[in-house]
Amino acid sequence: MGVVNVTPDSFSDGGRFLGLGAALAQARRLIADGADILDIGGESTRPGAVPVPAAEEIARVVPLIAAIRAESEVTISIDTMKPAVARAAVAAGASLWNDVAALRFAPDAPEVAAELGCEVVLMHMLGQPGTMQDDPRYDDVVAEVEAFLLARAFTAMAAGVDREKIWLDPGIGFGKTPAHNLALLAALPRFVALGYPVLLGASRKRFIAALDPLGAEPDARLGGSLAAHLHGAAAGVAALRVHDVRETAQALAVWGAIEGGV
Ligand code: HH2
Repeated sequence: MGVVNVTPDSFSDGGRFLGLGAALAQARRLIADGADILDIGGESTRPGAVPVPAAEEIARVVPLIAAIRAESEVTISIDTMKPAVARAAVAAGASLWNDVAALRFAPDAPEVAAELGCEVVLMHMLGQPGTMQDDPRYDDVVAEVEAFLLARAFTAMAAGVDREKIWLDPGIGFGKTPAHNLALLAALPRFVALGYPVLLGASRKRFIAALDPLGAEPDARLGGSLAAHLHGAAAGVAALRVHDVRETAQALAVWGAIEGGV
């Protein structure tokens, strides 16, 4: 899954693909580089990001989704917490709703997901984007994230979402310290064993800089991102949400050939 953020403030690529032309060029590049899914986002979820009204988010993402759909069969995912944006994105050609709020932030979100009939990613986040990194605490991060995801899956199913359409994501970096992120990464096989496809989003995230004695700005975290991606592949995750599609595809090709699998 390649990331295209049509935002001025995303943590690693904010402002780079804000115009339709630049965003479409980036989408084409990611498809050529080997992405099977494009995740289109019109609102940053990084701590302190400014909330975007639904109409503006729709104006950012819908023209891009329609333009991609007009020229490619690639699966399009909409990264949004808002049912109205998901609805407009699905009408324009998206078939997967990637909700970092796991259908929690709008009362009608589970019903809208069921009505749209699209696939849904339910991701774990502690609290709200604005404050999630203010001293996050867990007694047992893996057990608590697992219980949260299963509860959200049951809420979605109770609202009418098909079980086969549900994906789970432990939400690396969303209300977690580096130690929490590492515990969740180590526990990926346990999440995969729940029987839902698992999405892993570790690309360029801050825990990588925390482990690098030299520190590393977001676009200098490729090595750490690839390490996390190969670990995810070995654990059996269904998709990797990445900024660097070409390099990840190459790493997976080499790893897969050595493993004798993919
Ligand atoms: N991470 C980000 C955004 N959306 N969705 C899922 N399912 N899993 C993730 O780990 C995830 C996500 C954050 O990355 P990015 O889109 O690059 O930044 P921003 O939120 O600032 O737009």
